[in-house]
Order: sequence, then C-alpha cells, then structure tokens
Amino acid sequence: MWRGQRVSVVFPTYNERESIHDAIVEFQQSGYGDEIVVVNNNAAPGTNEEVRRTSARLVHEPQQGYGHAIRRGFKEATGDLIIVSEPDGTFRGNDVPKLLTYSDEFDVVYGSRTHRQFIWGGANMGLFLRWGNYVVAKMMEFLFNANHLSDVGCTMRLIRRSALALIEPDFKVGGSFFGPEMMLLSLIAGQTMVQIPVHYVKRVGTSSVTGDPVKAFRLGLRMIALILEYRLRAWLQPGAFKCYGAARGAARGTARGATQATRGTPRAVAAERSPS
Ligand SMILES: Nc1nc2c(ncn2[C@@H]2O[C@H](COP(=O)(O)OP(=O)(O)OP(=O)(O)O)[C@@H](O)[C@H]2O)c(=O)[nH]1
Ligand SMILES: [Mg+2]
Repeated sequence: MWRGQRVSVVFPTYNERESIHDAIVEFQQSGYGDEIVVVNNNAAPGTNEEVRRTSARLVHEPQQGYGHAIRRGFKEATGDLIIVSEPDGTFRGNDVPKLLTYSDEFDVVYGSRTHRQFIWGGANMGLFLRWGNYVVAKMMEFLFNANHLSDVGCTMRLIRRSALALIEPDFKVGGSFFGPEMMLLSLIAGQTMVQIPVHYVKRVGTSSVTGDPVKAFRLGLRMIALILEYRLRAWLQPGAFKCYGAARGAARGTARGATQATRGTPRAVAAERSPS
C-alpha cells in the first residue's frame, strides 16, 4: 500500500526457476506490495513449485513472449499502481519505494539501467549494451521531445492504473521489444513520465535475450525501426493510435499543461505556498 493506493507487482517468468523464490521474497520485503502476480509463460519445469512456496498469485500465459506475458500480468493485476519487474535477480526490491515516490507526480515511472554507479559487478551491462541503450533512448527523446531518457530496455517500471487503461488498447507487441512500445505509447498519449536510475545486478542463470551480442544487436535494430514507425504514424496518421494525445491537458499534465491545471510547475507551486 502506498499512500492509500494498492500496489501490484507483476513478474513474468520463463527461465528463472533458480531465482524466482528469492525475487518474490525480496520484493515482498520492500513492504509496499499488496499482491505479486507471477505470469508463467511456459516456464522451466519446477518454476510453479518455487512460486507456490510464496504467497504470490500464479497465472499461466500460453502465448509465448515477454510482451504477451506482461500484457497478461496487466490484466490480472488489481492494484492502483502496477510495478513490472523481472524475477531473474537483476532488479532490487529496494528500488520499489523510489518508483512509488515518483508515482506521486508522474503517471508512468520507467527505470534506467545505464547509470554507472547503479551497475553492479558482473551485471550484463557492458559498453555495447550501455551505450546502445543510451543512444537509442536519446533518439526516442529527441524524436518525441521527451523528458531525459537514458535506457530503452529496462523492464522495471511503474504505471498508474488509469494511465494503463489509456494505452492498453494500443499494445501490439508480444515479444521482447514490448518495453519500448509501452514507452512510445506513453509519449504518444502525452502521459507524464520520468525515467529514474535503478540498480542492475548480475543475472542468476543464463540471459536468453541480451546475453547474445548478435541477438541484442538485432533487437536494437528492431527497436529503432519501431521508434521510427511510431514517430511517423503519430505524425501522419495520429488516428491510428486510440491513445493519441489522450492524457494531454489532464490534471496530471506535463509541466506546461500543469500551469493551467491543478498541479503547478515547481515555481508555481512555490508561489502558491509562499504567503502573499
Ligand atoms: N526469453 C524469454 N523471456 C520471456 C519470455 N516470456 C517472458 N519472458 C521474461 O522476459 C524477461 C527477459 O528475459 P531474460 O532471459 O532475462 O533476458 P535478458 O537478456 O536478461 O533481457 P533483459 O532482462 O530485457 O535485459 C524475463 O523476466 C523472462 O521471464 C519468453 O518467451 N522468452
Ligand atoms: Mg533479464
């Protein structure tokens, strides 16, 4: 529970039998999660037994792929604030309160794994992955005139239920690049979003996506293609996105929108607070 709001944590699982039990316990110990939903995406045998040793809720998603698993988790989660992460030992439960703190002011809080002093020894974030993620994130930031972005592949994130409802009908990606699709839709909808550094730790077991440089490079190219495609479609065919502009001018608007709305810019808020 965070300031009267229920908090759900969604973990997809495919090949995390050795780490999933500890990951669930660690996130529970953060003290804020009201439920943990584990989405078994045809996971390694023995995974369900590990999950049953905890109080997490288990659901099965037969359609293969990271995107399908997360989209199913979003449907199952009942919280007002929904946190997505991975149970492979790479993310830390003590980042949960940081995401929650920013959720007071933003609809979506994305994690970033490219801040050097948050990258633990042995984590799979060498020069190529770190700068690759950074450069593609900068491309997204530039093309969408977004807030500071520094990672397109971080799977730890938080979204407010009302914000999810706006972009969910536009989800199309079922595979590994669902993460960047979600970021693009947040931008297209005009949601308030911020990206904050999260710890990135050595994975328990073998990474099946970014562990292979050729696969990682191909995924990077697909992400670039997706960014360019969504940018062009949002310019030329905005009606193709049900969420297009839906969050702009809302009460939780961008700093610019917020000057007319209830939430002011820091300066406006300071003026509001200072006695006249
Ligand atoms: N590879 C893979 N992962 C899946 C699938 N469905 C869900 N996932 C989840 O996707 C996440 C990414 O898989 P990992 O093997 O950790 O890949 P990675 O190389 O560490 O990739 P990142 O964590 O995105 O850097 C894990 O949490 C899996 O549980 C699937 O069909 N294949
Ligand atoms: Mg991983």
